[in-house]
Amino acid sequence: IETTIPAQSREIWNKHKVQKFNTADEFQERFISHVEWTLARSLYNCDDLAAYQATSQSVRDNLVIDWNKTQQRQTARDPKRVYYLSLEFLMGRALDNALINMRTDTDVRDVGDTDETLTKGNTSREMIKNAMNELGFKLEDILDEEPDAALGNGGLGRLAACFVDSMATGNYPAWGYGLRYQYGIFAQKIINGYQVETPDYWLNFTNPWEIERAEIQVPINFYGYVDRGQNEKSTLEPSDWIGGERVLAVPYDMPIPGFKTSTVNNLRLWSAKPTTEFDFKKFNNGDYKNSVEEQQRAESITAVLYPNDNFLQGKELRLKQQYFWCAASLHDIVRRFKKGKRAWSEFPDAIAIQINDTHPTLAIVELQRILVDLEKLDWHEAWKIVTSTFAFTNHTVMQEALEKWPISLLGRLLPRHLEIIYDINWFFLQDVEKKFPHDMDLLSRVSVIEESSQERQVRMAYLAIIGSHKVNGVAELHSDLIKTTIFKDFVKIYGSNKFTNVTNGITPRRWLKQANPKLAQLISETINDPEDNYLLDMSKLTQLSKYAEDEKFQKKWNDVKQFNKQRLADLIKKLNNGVDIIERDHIRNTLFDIQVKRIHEYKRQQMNIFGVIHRYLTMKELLQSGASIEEVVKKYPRKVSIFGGKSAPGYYMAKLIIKLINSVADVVNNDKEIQDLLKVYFIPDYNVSKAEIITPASDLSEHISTAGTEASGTSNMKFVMNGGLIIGTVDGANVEITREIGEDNIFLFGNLAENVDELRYKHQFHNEGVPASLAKVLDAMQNGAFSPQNHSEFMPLIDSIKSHGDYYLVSDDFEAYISTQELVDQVYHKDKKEWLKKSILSVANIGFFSSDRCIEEYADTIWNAEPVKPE
Ligand code: 7GP
Repeated sequence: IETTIPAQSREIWNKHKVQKFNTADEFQERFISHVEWTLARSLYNCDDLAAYQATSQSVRDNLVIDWNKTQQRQTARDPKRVYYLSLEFLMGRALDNALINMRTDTDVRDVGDTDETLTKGNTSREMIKNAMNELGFKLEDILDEEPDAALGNGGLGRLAACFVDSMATGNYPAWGYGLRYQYGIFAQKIINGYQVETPDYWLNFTNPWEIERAEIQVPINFYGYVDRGQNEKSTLEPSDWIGGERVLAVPYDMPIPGFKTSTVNNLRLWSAKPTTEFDFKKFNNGDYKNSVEEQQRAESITAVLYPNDNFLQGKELRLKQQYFWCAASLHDIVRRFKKGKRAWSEFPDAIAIQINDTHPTLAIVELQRILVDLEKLDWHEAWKIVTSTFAFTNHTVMQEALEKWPISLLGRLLPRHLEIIYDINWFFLQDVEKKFPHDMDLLSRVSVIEESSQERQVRMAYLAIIGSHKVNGVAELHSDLIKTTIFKDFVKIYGSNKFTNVTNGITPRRWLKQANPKLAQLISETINDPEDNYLLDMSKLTQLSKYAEDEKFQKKWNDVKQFNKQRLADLIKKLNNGVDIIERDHIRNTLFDIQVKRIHEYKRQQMNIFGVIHRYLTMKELLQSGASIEEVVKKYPRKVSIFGGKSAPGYYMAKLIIKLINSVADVVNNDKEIQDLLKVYFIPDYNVSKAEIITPASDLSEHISTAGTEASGTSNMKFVMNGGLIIGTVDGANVEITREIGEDNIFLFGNLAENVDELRYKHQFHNEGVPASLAKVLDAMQNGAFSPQNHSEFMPLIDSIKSHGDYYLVSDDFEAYISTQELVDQVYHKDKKEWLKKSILSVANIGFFSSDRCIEEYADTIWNAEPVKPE
């Protein structure tokens, strides 16, 4: 590896080589120096926040040593590199994860410094916990000081976070590229039952996990024009784009430690800042203030994450974000490639770029521009390189989420890129015409340019398919669906080999070990794996099967669940102004029924709350007809329905669903007659760190999307991995979860994806009304049972079902939903042993859904990349 340090200076560098802290004592020394030097504080004014900062700085020091070694190793061995481009990384907190993944040199020495066995499960974390105690701090409190890095909306962003964890753990030479938003997803407040958004200024207290690389500044241009020269060159030839606005992209690096490996990978997030170039015209006109203000606007590009999940909001600033990030990342990737002095034709052998949905599609165009305009490659030679480099993951089939950008906007912001898009499309359509002559319909259906709408638009998904060598969906059902619906024509054109499936996964380090330490401990004891190797090979969990009916083991299993339910009850109490929702004594025999995810009509939280209303009304009827409480409990045993999730700020129906949940909670929770047989609670501001408390506490979780709409779902995997059972529709990864854990261990119901079109057609043209059970619910709502001040408050929800075609098929699935819920009650309350058996068998067979498996599949079948193991 090259260096500018003269050879004779090396000795001094080596003599002062930085060292990790390896013992509690060394950690404490490091901690105190960060308190004093980094924070300029002392023993007299070190609060929990300062302790969090100093701990993180200390842990980061250790990670940085391995980070540097990892980068050096990767430079020296020069393997094929993987770049994961995602506009969202929903990381959550970093410290606890780092403590679990970090390895001190002692960890390595303890087990003889071999790469296979490596460290004991808890060594560093336990050591630091004790060391913190001696310093006068409680680790739990310190961990709680960290704000979530909430740079994502939901599933897509959290998937990217699990992926970087697994890529580091699998020793892949892989970087994530994203944006360093100053404001992550908004913080949700619930005021009078309504969602209110407040800004999430997460960088308030400086972020100890980021390393600013101020020395790297990539200039990014926008607007301007293309200089075609005197004799009007072809657009296929190298062209000059004269940008009209320029900003700088500065990277902030976040170390991503692997588990039981010293590999520490990089997540590089770009931040926008003004150039130091100065508009002299303005200055000379005495317009100094305006000239500064204009520069300041540069920063707005990375100011805020767009808060939409599964929905396109076609804003100019969003397109600017996308290009800013794609151009900066590509520049970085190309710069690194050029250092290797290899031929351009080898680019795809050196680099794989995965694009997380269509948000990074401009990277495809940008690479073509770099190769043609700047590196002067022939168009076709360049295009071959581009298409062999990129691969595209689709995350949704929903029309409203498919990205399309108006030609006028794209052409104004990125004039040269629009030309390139036209040319890409032109060559593509030539090929299609050759294969399927005279099929004008096909040509217009697959054209990257949509001509039918009032304004011509660029269809980003089509561009992504054309510019990639592989396209994948995120669960089997979803990958099949995209081939038969939204991308059908492309299967015809390219053949089906270009389309593949990689079923999503989640990292068991965060979602089992970190979120559920009690269960992790019980597992490692039971399968005799004190070093937690099962977290790397989740097939080891199948050993749990033999204890599924073992009464002693069942009791331990149940105790863990009880502990986690208590922990969630404590959190809810805190959020609920210190008031308990469920009496402590009743927690054990109360079924915790949880639905936490973004609020969306397709995810059908409305069906869940309708189900709660139905249960409430029926309980009331029973009581009014003279039934005793004991008789009611028999049919409807104790249950708490817990909801959580954010709505996009502009999504009226989703916000109304939140209001309905809170209004129902108001009525039900205060109904003396019902006692605490039924409770409803909406957890405000659902996020990753709350999910770590919520997920382990479920008895039952709900994954009840209209069949064919939820591409995969990943919280379904998290809940099962934590011993919760699922009530769900035959959708997304639920299908494969059923296959893995067995259909006896999941409560499936509802219509199948293949029947959805037919059912929708029926609603539209032969409206048969709603079933009686649902009518009862909707009537109560309409009569103001949950909105006494305003009977029509929830009319839009009622109308969407009764008068507007019930697009999400609530009326078609409602009865099956209700009866399946009753089945759940019966198993939970009448046959606890059976329930525990199902729970244990589920965990035993959930191994497939580790994101490690998922990343291995990407590496083998899409990236053709190999791990680079530390010596
Ligand atoms: C989500 C899907 O809705 C979810 O089913 C899937 O598990 C997750 O991606 C990860 O693959 N999609 C999004 O979050 C999203 O915004 C549109 O997709 C771009």
